[in-house]
Amino acid sequence: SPAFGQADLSNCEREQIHLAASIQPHGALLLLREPELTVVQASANAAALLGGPVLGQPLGTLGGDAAARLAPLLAQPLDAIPAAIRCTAGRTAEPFDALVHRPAGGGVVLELERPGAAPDLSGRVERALAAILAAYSPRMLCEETARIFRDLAGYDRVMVYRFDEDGHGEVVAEQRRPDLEPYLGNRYPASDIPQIARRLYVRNRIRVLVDIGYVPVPLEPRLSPLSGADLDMSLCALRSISPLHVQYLKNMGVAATLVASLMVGGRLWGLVSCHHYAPRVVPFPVRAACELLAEAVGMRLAALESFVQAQAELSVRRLEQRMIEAIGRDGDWRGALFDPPQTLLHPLSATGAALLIEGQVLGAGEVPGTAELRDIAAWLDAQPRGLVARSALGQEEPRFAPLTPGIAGLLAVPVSEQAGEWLVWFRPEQVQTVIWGGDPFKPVIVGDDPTQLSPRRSFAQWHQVVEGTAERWTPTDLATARLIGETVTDVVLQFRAVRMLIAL
Ligand code: BLA
Repeated sequence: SPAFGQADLSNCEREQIHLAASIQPHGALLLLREPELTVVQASANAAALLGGPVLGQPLGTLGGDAAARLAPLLAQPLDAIPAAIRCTAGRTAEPFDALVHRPAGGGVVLELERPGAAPDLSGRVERALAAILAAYSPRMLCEETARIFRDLAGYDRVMVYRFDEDGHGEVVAEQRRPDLEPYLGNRYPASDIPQIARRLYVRNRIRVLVDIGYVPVPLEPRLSPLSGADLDMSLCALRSISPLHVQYLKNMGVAATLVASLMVGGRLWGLVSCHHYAPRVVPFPVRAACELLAEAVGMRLAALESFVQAQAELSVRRLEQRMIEAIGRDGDWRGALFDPPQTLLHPLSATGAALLIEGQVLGAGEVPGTAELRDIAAWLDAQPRGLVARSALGQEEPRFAPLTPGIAGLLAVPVSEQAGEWLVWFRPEQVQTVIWGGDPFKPVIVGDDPTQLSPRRSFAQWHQVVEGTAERWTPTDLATARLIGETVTDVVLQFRAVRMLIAL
């Protein structure tokens, strides 16, 4: 795997970004050996910050109360969540905000930052939490989140990115300085955020880049004397940012960032990404508030998503009721499925749906023609019995490509034991659904030159990657489709039984 800073676009997926061996210069890092807390590795700026040499010295001899404040924390494991303290350190016992954790490989990492002007957070975190809890849809929650982060952290632009089933991203909410170009609706490919970085963002929930023009400060000695290897900086707040990503941000004109992870059910659901167009330091209490609020947003998202699933189940129950009522009233249940057409489309975010039964074809929204639908049903009959899902229909089943222009997603469930009887949903190609500030289809040459990295290149690449594909059906979609399929199957069975009894 390429070492930190040695990656290019061909191997950046494997860049060892947690082994940065350097920090950003707005603070200093000390690696301490227990139990005497001797400094065994330090960022090259530590001596200047603390007013004298640090290597080989016990923390307690460096001035200030850092060692005394640290001591009571060391009973904790500190290997997953760093602890925060206010302390003084150095010859002149200056005040610092400090973060403490135990990295893999041994020792205690102490990161010191000069405290910034502490903003008055009183009331704001409570108000933000209240707004998060009051949001009643995922969309509303994302918009609220962008507003909250802009208000609290004050960056020029705040975006909420959501990852899809394939790891591609979409800007689903945005708050920005009014003169900035909007990125709302912007899509970018999974490859813009390597897997290694995503795994890191699950563990380290908030990252700050203070000044894009910074000169990284190396750790001395280069390797941790405790492990004989590069210091694992996964949990370090001061960690240097990958030069590839720095180049990306430079190309966007961004000078500073703060990015928080949004976790839903243990999974990286998305990010809150804040951009500033001038260097920006965020004081520790603000970062801590952002981290807490991102946690709350993730929990609220989880609740809203399971609520959406529960709503879908409830609406299927209601649908069953309406089908049974329709039998009593009209002697037929099918109308209840299609009146209004949204009945079938909405629960699956589909743009078209069709029912094939007893030789008849009923459709709602954007669906292929009747002959094409019969072809599709014949093909479905030949598949292993059960649910069939495709998200790149024209590529996966090339003979359907000419029959279904613009359609790329298909989800089908049988509605009886008989051949040819199916309920089928459709989704369009994603590129047709994109909104983009500027001209989305302006050709961009996607080359291998890192100096070309930009959202527009990303968008062009996303465009290439998803060509011919629909948004993938989620596990929730599959569950909902199965439920509707089973419900219709039950109703069909009852209806046919009653019809047979009447015929006798
Ligand atoms: C990280 N790339 C990231 C991050 C984002 C993006 C949001 C996370 C940064 C963080 O959490 O601090 C991508 N940022 C974007 C995009 C927009 C944006 C798309 O604002 C659009 C508006 N990046 C590439 C390519 C590679 C790459 C092609 O575009 C590699 C081949 C690498 N991206 C890369 C790396 C990181 C990253 C290595 C990790 C940075 C780090 O944490 O050190």
